[in-house]
Amino acid sequence: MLKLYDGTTSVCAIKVRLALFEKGVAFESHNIDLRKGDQLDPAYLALNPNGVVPTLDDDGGIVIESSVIMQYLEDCHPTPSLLPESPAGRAAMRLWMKRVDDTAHPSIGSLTHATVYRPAFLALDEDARAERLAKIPDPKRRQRFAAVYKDGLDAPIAIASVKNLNMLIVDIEEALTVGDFLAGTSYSLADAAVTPYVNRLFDMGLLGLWAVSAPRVFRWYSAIRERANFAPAIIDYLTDSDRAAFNAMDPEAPGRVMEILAAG
Ligand SMILES: N[C@@H](CCC(=O)N[C@@H](CS)C(=O)NCC(=O)O)C(=O)O
Repeated sequence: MLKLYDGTTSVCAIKVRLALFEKGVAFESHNIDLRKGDQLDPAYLALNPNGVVPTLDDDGGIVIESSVIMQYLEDCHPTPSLLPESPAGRAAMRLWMKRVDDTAHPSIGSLTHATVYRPAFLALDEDARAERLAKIPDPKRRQRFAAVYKDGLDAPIAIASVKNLNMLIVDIEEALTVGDFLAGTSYSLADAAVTPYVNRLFDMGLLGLWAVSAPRVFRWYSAIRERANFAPAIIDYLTDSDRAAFNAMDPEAPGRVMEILAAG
């Protein structure tokens, strides 16, 4: 059986789980506790040298990178298809997946670490903070996290991230003027790839900031929440500790995000 090295709230792991549940492919989930730092254990780094989830183990064949894993699942389990029918639709789908990987992902990471995970990081003593940062294998990622832990939503990278995510919502709104899904007339890997990012804004209590300017995004997200894959891939995974982390989020964050959006 497929084994997914997984993270309960990991946006990248959620993408993959949405595809797995949509396709009805059985898998065994092996939780990597990201807040505890399990992703940096040498045994896990041997599977995924980037020290991130998800990682798919298909009978010993290791596949990393969420978008690559989604395409791999499509190749191995083509029915039901999560590819748009037309070449143009498939190109649009791949563009959404690239956009998510290139900009939405680092942006949501910076925003989440600046607001949800920052309080726990700041509660560590100086040595533990340094040790936590030193373990992050990718220097760019390490630098980003250090900046948002230090300055929260005032860090330039956090401000740029809010603006990037705003552009994402604006562009989703635009795409949905054509149809009910992001890339063509049916649910595709594009919808699965984008869902966790919009859902994260919802979980952070921020999605309402776009309620007036992006009504189509709200309709799309409501329909996405009603799909049969949403609860098993997202809601059923949330632990009490995940909920507690979101509840401990900086209460001033929505106001600060609103200021950043208003400043344009
Ligand atoms: N490009 C990678 C990114 C994976 C990634 O950043 N995963 C996050 C969770 S969504 C992670 O494992 N973070 C670990 C950490 O922050 O130390 C992918 O798409 O699989």
